[in-house]
Amino acid sequence: MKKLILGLCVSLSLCGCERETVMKAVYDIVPVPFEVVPGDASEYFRINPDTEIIYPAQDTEMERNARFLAGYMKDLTGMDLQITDKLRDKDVIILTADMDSDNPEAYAIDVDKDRISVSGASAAGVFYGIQTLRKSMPEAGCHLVDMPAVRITDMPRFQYRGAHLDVSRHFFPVDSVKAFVDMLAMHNINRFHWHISDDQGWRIEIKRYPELTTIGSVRKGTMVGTDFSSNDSIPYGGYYTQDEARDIVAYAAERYITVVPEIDMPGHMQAALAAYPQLGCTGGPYDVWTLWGISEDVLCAGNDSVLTFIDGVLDELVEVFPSEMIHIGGDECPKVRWENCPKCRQRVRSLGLKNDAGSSAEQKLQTMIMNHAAATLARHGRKAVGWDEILDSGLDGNAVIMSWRGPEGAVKAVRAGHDAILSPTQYCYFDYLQAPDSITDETKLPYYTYLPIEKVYSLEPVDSALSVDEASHILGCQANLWVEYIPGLHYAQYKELPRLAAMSEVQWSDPKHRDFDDFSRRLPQLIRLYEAEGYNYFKLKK
Ligand code: TNX
Repeated sequence: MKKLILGLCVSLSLCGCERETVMKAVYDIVPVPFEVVPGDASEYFRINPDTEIIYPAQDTEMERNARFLAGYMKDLTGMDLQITDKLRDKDVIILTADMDSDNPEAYAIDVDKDRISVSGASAAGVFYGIQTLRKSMPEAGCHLVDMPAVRITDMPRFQYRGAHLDVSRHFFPVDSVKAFVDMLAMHNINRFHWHISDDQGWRIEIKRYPELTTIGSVRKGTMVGTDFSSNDSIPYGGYYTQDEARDIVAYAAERYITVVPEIDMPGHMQAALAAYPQLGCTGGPYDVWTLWGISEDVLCAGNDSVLTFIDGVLDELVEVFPSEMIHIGGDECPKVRWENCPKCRQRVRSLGLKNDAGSSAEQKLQTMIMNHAAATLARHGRKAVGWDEILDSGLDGNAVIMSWRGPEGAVKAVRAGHDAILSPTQYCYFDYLQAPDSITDETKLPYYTYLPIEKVYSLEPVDSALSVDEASHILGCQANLWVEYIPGLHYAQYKELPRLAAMSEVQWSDPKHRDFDDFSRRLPQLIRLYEAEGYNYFKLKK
């Protein structure tokens, strides 16, 4: 983007950019705002090089918001608007966080001939108002911008608006993660679920267990394409130091995004077992996995040092990640090792766990581990989130359930007294194909599943069978990006966009205003912004 703008401005100044052109803003944005009331058709505010952006004195957060707006304006119009805390009457964009609303992320925008005011119920609300201004801009270029008079009142429907990224199967360097976070911010997303451990690589420094990264972050090779008998024999690895993770947390927080880290347990742990084989049932040796799929080697549920390990990891994790929610995984944990492990058998006996119609003794053993991890987090004042398998056998406490095997898990969760987040595969798995013929490589995938944008858009997170009280426990929904076949940011953007636009409207907008045809009409304007940012996106067929 920077290069593009630089190039644009150089060429425009060479040919004498006098800003003679004026282009009009359009409020046809995604996600659709709660209310857009046009003003007098002939009235508009003209953004010009003398327009100033005003933030409240001594408010560093709002000053940062003002800088974001100035940066977007520079990128999109070439105009270098000044930011200041000195109020004046005219030719200003005024940012304030004094809107009266029950929704802390609400904002309102008023445009008249003298000024644009963006007022938020909080600084976060102002940030979303700024995103709306950014998305209303005409095509990028060197020109003045006329903003038609309007009053926009807007607020999100859901408090949890998530997007997930797996960085285990492929590692995303810090700059790529930040670029991913920027893309989320453009879509009013406020939770970044960061999947930082799995069979194929442990990606976060834990000082008490250094070999998690010295050994567990590097695999000896990777299967080639979809051939499970292959291995390219090229060592592959990467991890984040705690300082790097903190830097990402701070970067996201400036964009009003909370990073929810996930340590997936007790399954999806083969990389940790490669580092500490005594944590597995057989004692190893284990390799960081070179294949995709679900490893049968999991944490040993009969070994007390496993519980100590979980505590040690979580104790450090909460120091790095301030998020109230911490994800502890719980999905896809095969029980075959536990069934054959003397220590696990002993634990089953000592806890008196029995097979019954609802669940097996081994499922209950997994619940024991999840409850242990959740209790450790609770001691730190945090809340566990887990994939919906953790509900299968008598979970206690107040863990949040992430419903991925279908939307039903969320219904079951709220009826069992938990909060729930929806990310069912059928609507939310952005590793799936956007179109049957999208790009050639994808068609070779073992799971040739098709998830078009219309389907994403059709997700209704609140099942109509839920009572009003039950519905209030649906916190929101989330798009997931598993990256077995996604080697880096460029391709990740292609998988996310523009489906993330559909997801953002499900997360943000009032269902009364949700209409796929109308969304499709507004989408090209957002896609223009993708182009201005240099994003790689899937091109929908007309
Ligand atoms: C299921 S969703 C998984 C991941 C895979 C993904 C591939 C979930 C909790 N587990 O480990 O990467 O399918 O689509």
